[in-house]
Amino acid sequence: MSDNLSLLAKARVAYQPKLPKALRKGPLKVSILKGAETEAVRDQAAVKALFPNTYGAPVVSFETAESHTIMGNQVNIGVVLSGGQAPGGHNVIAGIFDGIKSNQGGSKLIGFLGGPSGLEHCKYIEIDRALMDQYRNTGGFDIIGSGRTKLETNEQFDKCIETANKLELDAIVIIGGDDSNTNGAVLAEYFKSKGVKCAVIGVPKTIDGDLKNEYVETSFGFDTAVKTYSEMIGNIQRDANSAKKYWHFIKLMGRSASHIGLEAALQTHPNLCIISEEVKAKKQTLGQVIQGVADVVALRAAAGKNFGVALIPEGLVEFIPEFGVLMSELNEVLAHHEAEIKGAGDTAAMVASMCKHLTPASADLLKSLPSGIQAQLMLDRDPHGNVQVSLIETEKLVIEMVAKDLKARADFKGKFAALNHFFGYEGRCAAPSNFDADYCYSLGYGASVLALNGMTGYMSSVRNLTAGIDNWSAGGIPITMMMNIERRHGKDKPVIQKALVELDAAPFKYFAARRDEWAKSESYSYPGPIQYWGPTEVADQTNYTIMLERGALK
Ligand code: FBP
Repeated sequence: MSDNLSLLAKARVAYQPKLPKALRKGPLKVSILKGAETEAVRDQAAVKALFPNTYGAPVVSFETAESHTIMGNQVNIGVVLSGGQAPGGHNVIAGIFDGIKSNQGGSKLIGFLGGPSGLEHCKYIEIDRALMDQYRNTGGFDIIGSGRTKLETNEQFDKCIETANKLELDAIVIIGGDDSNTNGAVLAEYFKSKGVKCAVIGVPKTIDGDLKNEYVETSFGFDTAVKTYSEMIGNIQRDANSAKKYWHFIKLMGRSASHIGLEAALQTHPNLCIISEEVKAKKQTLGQVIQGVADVVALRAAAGKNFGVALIPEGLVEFIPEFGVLMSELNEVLAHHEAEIKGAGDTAAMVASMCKHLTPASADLLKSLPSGIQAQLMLDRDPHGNVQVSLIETEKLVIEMVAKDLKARADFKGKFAALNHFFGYEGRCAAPSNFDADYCYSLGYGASVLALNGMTGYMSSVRNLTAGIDNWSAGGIPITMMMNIERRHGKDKPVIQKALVELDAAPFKYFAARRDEWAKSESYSYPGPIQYWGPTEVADQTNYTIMLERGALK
């Protein structure tokens, strides 16, 4: 074992992740039960037309069987880590590894380097036991690295076919979020249309928690990442409550959805937490959002409390109606006039050039923003056409505007000294919680069963996650079932529908019923660091979101 491993990592290697009952006898003793044919979640006709070979496949569930005939005795499986890091990725790979090696010593696991581009350009390593054992139960994606290349052109797909043929792959497992699993479904369809035997299978990853539905109860990594942020938020709350002189504004990752902010609020009880989806539902303008924050600052100041903690989801600006319109106009303009805008010169010149293509209202809004935010809004989109919200300093914008609002209030006699923080990268590679360690290993093991059975276009699914691991169920869900058509890079594209925070669901209601009390008091909760050993109610607890969603907490 490497000397570089910390004591925790060394001790964690010995942790044996648990599996759902159906998988415990090994992948050869699993039978596959097929359900009814499925439909896409929206835009059924359009999705069906794009996936003629893979659309409509049934949901499948696994059951232990005495024996089950599957592919040959030896399989070659390729694995890709795609998109942002999420705790537990190494355990997914360990699950696949142990699955294919359990009964079939000659099977090979190929790890593609640096994400989907490794598959495209056939850059890989073989993952052997010595390598795998270094990474069990560790955070990060560094065993093979990750990347955000979008596989979308026929040339890229043909290169993937060359890779699959060269390495004689029976299946490729893509571990990724909504965009990467969309890539996976498109690749599965292409392979099938060309008669390529290699299956393509997905695994639901993302700390954002927005890849979920009836069959995917949570994406892996969310649990650990939010526990990590909550530990830090708790520490800051204690600091704020000790010094009583600062307001802390903490932006939290999560891209569009506010699941991370909401879960962190449920764990820590901050004075304020903005939920982007609520802002959108109430059609709040930026001015109204700022006023709401300033009201809480003023309320506390009136009670002599010039301190507090506010959580801000990183996707907030997209949900403020006038910003939403501005951002989709910016996306369209950048998709069609990128060279003109980028070539204009400094930020002021880029704004002037951009404004020629915007509606008057959006042009006015863009011009009214601080220069730093203007530049951030016009930054390159990621390869999937997403605005890179993690680079927009919303927390600073909010502080600046709240300070202005308070200054204009004749009755505000308090002090407003605010500090900004951004928690995102700090949590994405944390050592997986016991929940994520078990969940990821089970997802990987389940993926090996799907792979061994040639089930292409499926995502590995493990369910009933709050009922204790003996009651977890495993199976596969056709990826096309989660799809709808969305506008990306100025074009209509099939993508997996994002699950945003639902305002009529239990997690938000639980928060909404308590937030007024949390605003004025110091009912802070200090979750402390993730525990890997100790009482099960501490070490094996999941999170509020999944417990409330599944009725395990009222
Ligand atoms: P995925 O959707 O790929 O899982 O990534 C999630 C995320 O961590 C977002 O929360 C964040 O906005 C984004 O990645 C940051 O991207 P990058 O790692 O490219 O800076």
